[in-house]
Amino acid sequence: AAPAMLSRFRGALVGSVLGDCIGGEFEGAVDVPLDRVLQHLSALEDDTRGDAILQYSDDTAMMRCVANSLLTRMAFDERDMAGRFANEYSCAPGRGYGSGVIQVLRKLASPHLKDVFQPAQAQFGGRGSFGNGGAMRAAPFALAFKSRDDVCKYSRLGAMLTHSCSLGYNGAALQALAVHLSLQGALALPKEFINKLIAEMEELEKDETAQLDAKALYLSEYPYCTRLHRVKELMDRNSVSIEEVISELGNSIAALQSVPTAIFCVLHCLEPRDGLPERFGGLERTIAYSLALGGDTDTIACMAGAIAGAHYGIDSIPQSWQKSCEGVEEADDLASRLYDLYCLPQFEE
Ligand code: R7I
Ligand code: MG
Ligand code: MG
Repeated sequence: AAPAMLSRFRGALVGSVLGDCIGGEFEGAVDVPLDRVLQHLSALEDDTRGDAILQYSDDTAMMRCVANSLLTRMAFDERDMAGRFANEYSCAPGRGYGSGVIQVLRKLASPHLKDVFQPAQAQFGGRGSFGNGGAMRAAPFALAFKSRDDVCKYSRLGAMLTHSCSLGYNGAALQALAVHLSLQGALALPKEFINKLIAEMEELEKDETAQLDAKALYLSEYPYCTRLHRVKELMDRNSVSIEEVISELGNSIAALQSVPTAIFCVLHCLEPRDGLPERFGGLERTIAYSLALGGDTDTIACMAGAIAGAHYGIDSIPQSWQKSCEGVEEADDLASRLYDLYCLPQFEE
């Protein structure tokens, strides 16, 4: 049976945290043999491992800020969200933040700051960051807002607090939309799922700023749509190698080279795959596969984990995995509270 909506909400945020914590092991690795991934995963099931738990990174730290802000304000409030990012960074600066975004987070801490979107706009010579830091924390927008337009609008604004390049904030919208559709059960029809995402991204990439950014960065006119079409082509193939996925879609810290990749991981792992244990459910396969790509593994697994968790629900996630990762209980609690908010009639616009 399809999971209930509350189970999907919890699966989304817990899946996101698991991807971050479990994926941290291989972040930045160029070549990750599947054997090493499976070894890392089977260690999670080992009770004799002691109390050592895998720590979450900036991906989860910022996702928690997004969720807490939406819950407290019961709406998108840019000043509140920016303040939480700044405060989180100053309390725990060692969570592995991107080297550029640190400057933004420091400026956001200033009480004299008038426009909270301004520090992000000063990044990288004035174009803003195209990193995946907006996308990695985008899942809660899909849990807080019901309409697709709101999910899109607020996930972009939330990303713009640190990522003002259209590649950065459109990547966040793509990730939030993927979680949104997954919550609705849309992964039951994978082809339609990807077609819907392409249609949404066509709207976003028509925008003049998006066109100018794409040109300035020597990309195709509709960069996300182009990648999503590649995802579709890869889905149609009987066998795809890790190398092909990396060269077609990427595995880097850039949003363009990681958000479509995370979506591909989820789609590819909807069915059992060679090399992955038969006892693995879909969410376990998705996280394992994300790690095997190497590169920005914590973030790709975090984004894929959120989309997959929304599809399979909380009951698909092994207890041993949940117990091995920092911040799972908090994420579960945030998801339940976002569900209550989502069910409030006054929250509908
Ligand atoms: O995007 P961001 O928050 O980083 C997120 C990543 C995730 O993998 C996390 O797990 C964590 O490890 O970091 O941080 P930014 O500093 O905005 O962007 C990340 C990196 O992308 C930067 O440090 C740059 O190396 C690169 N980058 C750019 N390089 C050149 N020109 C981002 N935007 C640009 C750019 O416009
Ligand atoms: Mg990280
Ligand atoms: Mg990362």
